[in-house]
Amino acid sequence: MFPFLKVTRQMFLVIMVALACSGCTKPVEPIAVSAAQVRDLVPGRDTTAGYFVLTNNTTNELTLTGATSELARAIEMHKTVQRENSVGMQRVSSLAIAPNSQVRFERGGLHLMIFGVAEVPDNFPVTLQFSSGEQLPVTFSKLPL
Ligand SMILES: [Cu+2]
Repeated sequence: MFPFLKVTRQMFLVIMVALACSGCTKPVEPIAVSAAQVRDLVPGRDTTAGYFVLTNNTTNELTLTGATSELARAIEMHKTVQRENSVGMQRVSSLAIAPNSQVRFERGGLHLMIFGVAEVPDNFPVTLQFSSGEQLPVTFSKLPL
């Protein structure tokens, strides 16, 4: 009797979690990533850049805190900044994405700086990290030079 009760309580919790999720999210993905691409390496270099579009379909602000990849030594978020006579880059430690809005990592703007890469395969795995502790695996495709 007691073990049976324990199982039903677990099942009840599973059902409650499932109901809570279906109630708070739309049929669309809560966090959607599109146009994810990693630029192919310039010969002789091991640093490259990654671009993607991230859409926050939730009703909460999301904070992107970084990214990792098993194919890179390190990944930083950068933004391109106009200096007096040149264009430079600045590290961005975290990036807030408002509810129901989108951020674009693109050439000449926000981008992922990807360090210590031996080669860029057709499918380049990157895991995006959020302040909530959530991790989102994304497959980036190769962007030819
Ligand atoms: Cu950069």
